[in-house]
Amino acid sequence: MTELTAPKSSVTAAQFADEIRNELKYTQGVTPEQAKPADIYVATATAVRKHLMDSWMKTQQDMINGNTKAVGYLSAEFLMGKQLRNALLNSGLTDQFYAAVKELGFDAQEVIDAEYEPGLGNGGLGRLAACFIDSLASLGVPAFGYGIQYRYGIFRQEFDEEGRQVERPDYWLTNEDPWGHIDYARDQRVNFGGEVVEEAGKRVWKPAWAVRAIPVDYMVPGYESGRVNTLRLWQARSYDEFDLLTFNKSEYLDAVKPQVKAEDISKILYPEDSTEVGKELRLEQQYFFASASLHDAIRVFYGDAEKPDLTTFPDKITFQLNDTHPVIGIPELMRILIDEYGYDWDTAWDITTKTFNYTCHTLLPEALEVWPASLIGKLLPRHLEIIEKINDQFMHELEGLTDDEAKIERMRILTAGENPSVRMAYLASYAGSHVNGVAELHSQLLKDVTLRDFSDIYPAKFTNVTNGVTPRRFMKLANPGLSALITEGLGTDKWLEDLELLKNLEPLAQDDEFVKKFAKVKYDNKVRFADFAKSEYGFKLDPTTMFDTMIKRLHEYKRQALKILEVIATYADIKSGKVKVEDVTPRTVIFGAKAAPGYYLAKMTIQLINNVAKVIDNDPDVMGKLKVVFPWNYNIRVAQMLIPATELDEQISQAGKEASGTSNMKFALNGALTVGTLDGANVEIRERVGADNFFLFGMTVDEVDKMYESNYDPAKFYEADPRLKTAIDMVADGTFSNGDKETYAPLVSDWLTKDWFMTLADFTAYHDIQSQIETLYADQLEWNRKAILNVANSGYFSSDRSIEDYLDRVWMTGPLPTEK
Ligand code: BZD
Repeated sequence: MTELTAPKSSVTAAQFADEIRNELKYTQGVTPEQAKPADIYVATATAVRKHLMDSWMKTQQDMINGNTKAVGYLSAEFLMGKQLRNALLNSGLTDQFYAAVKELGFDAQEVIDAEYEPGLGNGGLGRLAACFIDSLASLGVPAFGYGIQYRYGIFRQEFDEEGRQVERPDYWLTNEDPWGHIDYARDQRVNFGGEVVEEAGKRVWKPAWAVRAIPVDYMVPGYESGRVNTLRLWQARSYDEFDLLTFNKSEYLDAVKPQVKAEDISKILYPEDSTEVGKELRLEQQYFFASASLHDAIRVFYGDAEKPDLTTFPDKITFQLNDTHPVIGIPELMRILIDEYGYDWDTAWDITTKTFNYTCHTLLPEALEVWPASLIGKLLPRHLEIIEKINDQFMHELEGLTDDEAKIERMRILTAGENPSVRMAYLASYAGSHVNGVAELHSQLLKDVTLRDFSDIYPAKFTNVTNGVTPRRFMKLANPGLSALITEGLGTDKWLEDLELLKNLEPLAQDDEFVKKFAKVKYDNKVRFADFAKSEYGFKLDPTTMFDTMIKRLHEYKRQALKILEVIATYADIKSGKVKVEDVTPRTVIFGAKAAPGYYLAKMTIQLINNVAKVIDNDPDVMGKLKVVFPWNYNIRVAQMLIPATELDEQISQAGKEASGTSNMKFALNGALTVGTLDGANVEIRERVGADNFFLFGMTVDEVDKMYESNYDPAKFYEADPRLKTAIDMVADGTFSNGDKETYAPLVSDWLTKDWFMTLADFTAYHDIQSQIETLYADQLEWNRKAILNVANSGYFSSDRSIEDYLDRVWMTGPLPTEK
């Protein structure tokens, strides 16, 4: 596979091959003859970093010396995906790489495959952070991503014989990580525990233990911008303090326990993506990276000055809180300003409120973080005092703004009563300058429901920034075929920097020749995915069938159950002869999903999908008509293969539950049609691509609310739709569990008695829309016309546009000046 890039770098392939040889020799100590693909990968990565070094240093210098406010993106997750091809693309070395590796006698794909994908995120939130730092660099905006370098990323998913999810540790650092540079000299001390005492009229924190935060720096090269930003991920290490041994501890092993504990802080990414577990270690992680990052930013902008003027801090950098995970940074900055730099409360408050902004990524109440005050008090006693004071100040402020006492009570940051707790979303909404949701509908629901009281009192804080995705990774790298066709169609490759240019493809949707070329690209991508699925998973996929994909975390609200029940009903229709085999549109239904390890019903749904897949596969009656596959361990690499190969994208969450979704954007940009509810960014995608080019079904947010109010009874829907009844009965009667009726009993019982996300209520509408989908699919020319219209009208969903919106609405800054 070759990728056509205008080589920006003047380096020739032969020179690049020499650079790789040089790294092999002087960095790794291997000869080209001894080298394995993994060595070539490390050598190439090292050489690429050197190419980026000048730009990286210059970007930092320009940021520090200039007057452009920087952005600090504080996020517990950065789901970066593999780096090599992206770094080559952005440094203009792609062609040289392919040629050089060939000259060295290696297979480029093997070299690319040698990179282990870092899984430092759960899903959408973490991937969004990665897209955003790519766009910040590509727009030339000075920025830091700040997070944690977890030793173990999101678990590696396997399936056992029974089709159940098994979680394996993801030790992604077993091999060398050539992209991360450990900077021991720029470490930070992060304190924990202990007590606060009164000394000379001041509150003084006497911590009990400390952790050393060491930054690991990753370069974030912009595309065609000449700028390289930094992703700084902190690693927790212990301090080698010998007094631990003399601290009344006779046992060596006891004495080193605190050190072991210190290193635990960055050991593992929490795999829960929507339910907060309230674990101490999680709060330690949050404080660890928030504290280290804030201190780091002060160091970056003020050096070692003893008495810096920190009233200018909000002019140097603005911090975006990626959900509530870094919100403990708010009391931390207050503490730093007051305790470490001697500012008074009001000045500190003024600086702090100007510094932070908050993005909310959810609508699920259980996902809004709440910490027991007792836990905060134990771990961060000084911060609890500060939070109490913030809450007092807030209550006082509210009394001046409203007479509604019930409302004031509802808005407490620190709840009243016996076991008070701290609501992090409220703290962020009060202390942050701006609060935003991640799609129009989501931001509206935040204002109307989740954070209503706050938006009533502080309407000006609330804004929307609709999510976006980077076209570099998710079009150029993932879909070289379509990228080349777009460039051909538009006569320029500038669309990769200005995605709205895709709009000019619109007329080509009426050009049958172009449509056929587009269809060919899609078909080739399906073949490519089928080959990949064969070698990676042993699946046999037929690329002439419709590729129908649902990839996202496994969660009840996302409703993978709706999809699998429809598959089961279709299977039953074929088996019973209700639908003639020759009338069935052959489909390959592809799932990709990880479930949180403790999420019982989600894991059971995985098991069901796997067993439905197995039963269907073993049934000659449906052979060639229906197939279900569930590639395990869905990750960015699989996404990059699968999205370009997909024809039908499933975005079928219950309306009012999915904050935005971002795979929906990737699919539309890669020419899939979406079947979806009016939820999250689906609403905006449909508006842009046109109602005729989007398969809408299901209840709206209002209808959902009404149904909750009228005491929703899922059993009625079960009784009313015979297809649904048959499907559920088959799950219950053991068809997918070797006759065992117990296996899925909890799932069946949940559907029939609770069904909180109304899968059953939307089932009939979902089936009806699937019939329309099949009718259209029969006319391939029409289908592909609509797919092209999706591509042409999705330019808005570039993360470059999201970042521009943040710059205008939230951060009030822009790119560094360019020298021309
Ligand atoms: O954030 C997701 C939302 O569910 C999506 O709708 C949205 O598109 C993306 C990006 O805005 N939220 C998450 O991915 N949330 C988490 O991953 C998460 C992780 C840890 C704790 C809580 C939530």
